[in-house]
Amino acid sequence: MSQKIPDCYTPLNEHSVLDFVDRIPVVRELLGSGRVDWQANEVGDGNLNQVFIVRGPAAAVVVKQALPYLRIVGDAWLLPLRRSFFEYQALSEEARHVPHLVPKPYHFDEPAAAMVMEYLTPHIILRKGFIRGTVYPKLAGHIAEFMAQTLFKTSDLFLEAAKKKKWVALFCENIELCKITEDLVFTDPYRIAKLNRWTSPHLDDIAATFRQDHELKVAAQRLKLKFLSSAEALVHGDLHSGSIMATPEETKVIDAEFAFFGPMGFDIGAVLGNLLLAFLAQDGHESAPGARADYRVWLLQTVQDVWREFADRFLALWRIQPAGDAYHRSLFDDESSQAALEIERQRYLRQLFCDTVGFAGVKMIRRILGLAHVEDLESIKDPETRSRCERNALRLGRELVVNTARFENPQQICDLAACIRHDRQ
Ligand code: SR1
Ligand code: MG
Repeated sequence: MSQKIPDCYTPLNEHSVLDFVDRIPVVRELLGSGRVDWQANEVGDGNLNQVFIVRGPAAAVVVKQALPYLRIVGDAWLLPLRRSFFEYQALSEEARHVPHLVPKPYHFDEPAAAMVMEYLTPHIILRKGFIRGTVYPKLAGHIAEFMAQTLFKTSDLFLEAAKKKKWVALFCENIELCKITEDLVFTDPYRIAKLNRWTSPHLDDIAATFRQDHELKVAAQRLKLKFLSSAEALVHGDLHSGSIMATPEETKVIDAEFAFFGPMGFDIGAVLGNLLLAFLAQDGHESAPGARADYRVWLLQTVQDVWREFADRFLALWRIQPAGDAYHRSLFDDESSQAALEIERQRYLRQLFCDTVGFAGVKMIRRILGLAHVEDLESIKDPETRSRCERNALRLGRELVVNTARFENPQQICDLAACIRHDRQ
């Protein structure tokens, strides 16, 4: 992948980032006092960007800058800086619909590929909370609301076709970030690929079996086709538990650089798949056998609550605000046509659940056999325990991908997850 890095682009550092924010009046005002009283620290630990916290006497802000290469691989894997433009567009759109569920966007500087946004405290990355065993009583409702609002309000159920097409065209340019997902989620885990890794030799057998598993490969490619071709709504595109910051009271979705118009189930599947990974990883985090039993129950309950609360909210939005060109409201203005439309809404939700199940499965598998793994599993020191958890996740992931249509509700997924975990004991 090649790109021309603009002359005006320089990676910021802990000094130059202070000059950067000093040039933005709204941010200068937020921080308070002047440059001499500000301090910056680079805190980024993600795969693609650098992140600074800039603290002033009155407030703190976050500056997130795209790097021209993939941080976890190095400068051999170049990435377009323009992804920060898509991230800012997506964040701004999310902020229009669910301002309480995202950090406030303050400013975007396109040549610097950098944005300034609200500093979230005392929120932590949700995945780290899962590892600690923290319960988030409001998480399911918040994330369901985030997905229902952002997905419904950027879909043809809510938007006029002309407006939606313009949005689709804009986000179509986020080609390289989509390509990362196409390769790392849908393709590489099922073939020999240079950057793949797994807990070896423990998982060598199952990794090889997956590469020969025609049923699984066909099903994964069916999902990939949907990812490539179904411009249903503006999806976040990377909605795992590392892209959510939380306290028990608040939930904020971050990191929308993978946003594009894609299948809604990709976001919902990411949330459910990562909850299931957290569930199956708990064996590696409990201080004594059974110590995390209640936490496991909460994680599985959250899987079910997320889907139920999402479905309720999404349907309510569709009933109350059917403003889009799809299922045009002019066709459903009497009681009997309304009844027919309601049946169609239920069918739509069943199909969306089916997509969600499949996407949850591929999202689980890629975190174990592909390039980018997750801390839930990586932080389990003992390779025997880790690989047992991973094998369970691979088994569950495969079932979700291959047998999507067999799952009618999230309870069935949770029952299977619990069975698979018990099998190992
Ligand atoms: C090459 S970037 C690896 C992963 O990090 C991001 O969070 C996405 O999930 C991407 O697939
Ligand atoms: Mg991210």
